[in-house]
Formats: sequence, C-alpha cells, structure tokens
Amino acid sequence: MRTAPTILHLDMDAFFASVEQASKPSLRGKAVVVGGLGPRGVVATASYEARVLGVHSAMPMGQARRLAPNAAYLVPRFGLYKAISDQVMELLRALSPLVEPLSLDEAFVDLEAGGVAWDEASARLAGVRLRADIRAVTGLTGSVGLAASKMLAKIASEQAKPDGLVVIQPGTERAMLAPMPVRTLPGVGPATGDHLRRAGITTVEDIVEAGEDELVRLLGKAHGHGLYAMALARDDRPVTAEREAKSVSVEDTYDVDIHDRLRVGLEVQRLADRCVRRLRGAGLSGRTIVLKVRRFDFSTLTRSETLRGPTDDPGVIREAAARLLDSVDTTGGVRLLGVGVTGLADYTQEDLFAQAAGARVSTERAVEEHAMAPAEEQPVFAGRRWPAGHDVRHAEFGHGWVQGSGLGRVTVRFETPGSEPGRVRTFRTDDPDLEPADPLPLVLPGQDKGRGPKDETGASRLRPVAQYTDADG
Ligand code: TTP
Ligand code: MG
Ligand code: MG
Repeated sequence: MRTAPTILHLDMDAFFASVEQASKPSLRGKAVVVGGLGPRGVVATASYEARVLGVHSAMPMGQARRLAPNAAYLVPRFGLYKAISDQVMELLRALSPLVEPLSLDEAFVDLEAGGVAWDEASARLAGVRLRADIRAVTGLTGSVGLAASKMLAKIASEQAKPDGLVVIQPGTERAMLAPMPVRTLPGVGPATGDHLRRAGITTVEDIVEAGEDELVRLLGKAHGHGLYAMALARDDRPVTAEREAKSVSVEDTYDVDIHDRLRVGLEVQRLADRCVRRLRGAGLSGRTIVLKVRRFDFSTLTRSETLRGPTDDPGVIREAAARLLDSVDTTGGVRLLGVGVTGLADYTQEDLFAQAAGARVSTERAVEEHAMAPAEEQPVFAGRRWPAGHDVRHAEFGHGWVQGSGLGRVTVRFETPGSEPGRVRTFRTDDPDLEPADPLPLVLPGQDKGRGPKDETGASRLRPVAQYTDADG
C-alpha cells in the first residue's frame, strides 16, 4: 500500500436533490424529495433538509410523504444529472488519467498517477481546489476523502459529508476502522451484514478477532479472504481508468449451418477461449457470461449466466458457456455462435454475499426504474405531460418549472437558476402559451458559485443547453 493519502474519492452531496435546488431558487434550504411519484414510486434521494425528517433513498414514496408532508416532490431529470456529472468527471480527469467513476456522482482518482500529489499536504491542496472548482463550475457541493487506499478514501468521503474533506493519515487506519460497523467495509451489504451479525460479528474489530479461517468458513474462500484483508486495512486495489467497453465478445458466422451437436459444443469452447484472450488482453474481468446462437431460420437467442464475482478464468467461462448451450435447441442447425462477457464494473461496490444468494439487484438501478415509470402516471392533457419539477416556458412569463398539476390545471413557478425565488401562477393544462422546456445551465459562464447578481433581463438571456434532455419521455 502507498504511504501517502493520494487516492481521492469524490461523492456529490444529495446529488439529484442538490441539482434540483440549484436549478430552483425557491427550494434552496428546503426539504426536497426526488423519485417516482406514482403509487409504486420510491425515493431516489432526499435533500439533507428532508433527511432530518427521516426520508432516505429507496424508501417508498408514501412513507416519505407521511414523514415530510411539506417537502417538494419532484420527478427525476436524468438527462440533466448526466450533463452535470459529465462536468464533474471532466474536472477529475484534469487531475489524473486514472479516474474510476462508480456512478453518476462518484469516482476514485489516483492523484499520484496524475502527478498532482505525492504527500499529505499536496493531496489536501488538490482536494480543496477540486471542491472549489466543482462549486464554481456546477454550483454544487461534493465531499472528498483522501487516503492511501480506495476503501479508506471512500470511508473518508462518507465521514466528510456533507460539503467536507477528510484525510485519513496513513498509519492510523486500523485503529480508526476497529469500532466501525462491518457494513463500512466494501462488499458488505445487508445480506452479508446479517450473516456476520448472526455469527456475533458486528464491528471491524470483531472480524479481526474472528480470524481469517472463521471468515472463510462463514463467507467462502474469496469473499472471506478479501473481507479479512479489508478489516486489516489491507487494500491494494488500483484505481482503474474508465473502461471503454462494457462487454467483450466474439462471434463467428458459418458458411454452412452446423448440425452436429458435438461440433457446436467445440465451437462454443473455442469462442470462449478467444473471448478470454480478448478479455485478458484488455486487462478486464467480468461477471456475466453471454451465449448467442443464431439458428438456421435466423432466429437469434441469447442466454446469460451471472457468476458470483468477476472472472477471466478460461475454465470458468468455458463451463458457463457450455451450461448455457445445454439450454438451447440446435437441432435445425446453427449459422452463428457468439460468446461474450459483460458486467465489467468494479464488483467491490456490490454485496457479494447477496449475489451468491442470487438476490443481486442494484438498488440504484431498481430505484431508477421505478422512478422512470411514474412519468406515465403523470396527468396527460391534450397529449402533454407536466411532471412535477420539469421545466416549462410561458410566452409571457418566461421560464419556470411545474410545481404541480391536476384537475386540468398546472401550477408553475417562474424562476431560473440565477434568479431570485419566483412567483407561482396557475394555467389550464392545455394553455397554448405554455410549453415544456429544456433545463437551463445551473451556472452561467463567468458567474461564480451558482449565485450571481440578479439577472435583470430575465430568462430569455439564459441559453438552454442542448444536451440537457430528459430521459423519461
Ligand atoms: P448517493 O451518492 O448514494 O446519494 P446522494 O448523492 O443523493 O447523497 P449523499 O450526500 O449521501 O451522497 O447517490 C447518488 C444519486 O443516485 C442520488 O442523488 C440519487 C441516485 N440514487 C438512486 O436513484 N437510488 C438510490 O437508492 C441511491 C442510493 C441513489
Ligand atoms: Mg452522493
Ligand atoms: Mg454516490
């Protein structure tokens, strides 16, 4: 492990909700909940003002409404969040070629590889500057953790939240980790946490005391071994730059359909080996093995199997491909075969034990899917939807956002990121003067910290940014 805290972890604060607050001056300092507003909707995130009331990510929306009846409830605008995320990631890439994004609002950066930090002082300075730059460019706050390993940098940024920076000095890691709950360690989700708790292990110190053999007995070889190392603060995982390819695959089309089942099996093995060579050549490993079969009648099917953890082992991938082939009827002949590996993301982000139990569903993904669905549940009038929180433009009153709609009316608050909190007006949902609009940039060029002088000329001077399109439609 390195001896200086030069691995940086950034995570934006209450990301979706903060973007909404930056975009809507009347919501700053207020409880804001972003998520699916339909009957099955769940909270994607809540502003810190709403968290005080007990609202948090993945909570059913009905429960959130009971806890925070006066909060603003908004439908997510993924296009806007992606555009802001791109701005943040660009700032990170200016620091180092080794930037590893984990989600829209989160990434590791190897500051040493970028030559911007080599000791504690230079690392801290880079972190302070980064936070200021993010603020200037996006108007938002992000929290930064600095440590000698990925695991500790992530723990540090969690401690820094919200709007802070924490450096973990090399040498102090083990004492710091000891009293922390096991859930602090990467790879320990709810399922592994419960499993360990039933064995009487609740803190990191308990893991160390239980010993490696006991951990392996409880969690299996790979996971137990890895977790024990993490508990001792041993984490040598490198920061790996964003992977270009989300999957690696190879396929062959045959001049003459293959009928012989044995021959089909051999071809699949050959393709599996070729796929592994590509995978290894790119320095990757993956968790999901995919088999593609196009039959004599051009019907194409894919079968996939997700493993417990990522692999680049030819034996494992060959076996998985063979198992997949078992489930495919090839009697009429085969004209194309393919083998691929996907799921190349950093597996340490997930709960390995839950995966093993076959229960793996990324929370984030689940929430996004739920959050997307309710757009259709929004009131539709004259073919137009007015989802809460989305931007609109009125011929006379300018740019605003939908505060609510129903019973043939839509309430709009007229304000822009750079304006004072605006006024509310109500229209008929089929008002010809009202139309959906693109989000506006949160920070105007040359305007610092997202809060410049009042814009006297109003919204018309703010140029919409073309790539801010919403993904719900
Ligand atoms: P997080 O970084 O986990 O949370 P956050 O940025 O809202 O708050 P914090 O200050 O604690 O970091 O997630 C980033 C965004 O991902 C979040 O704003 C909304 C989305 N998200 C979901 O849609 N569903 C979820 O379950 C979680 C955890 C996040
Ligand atoms: Mg965040
Ligand atoms: Mg995050």
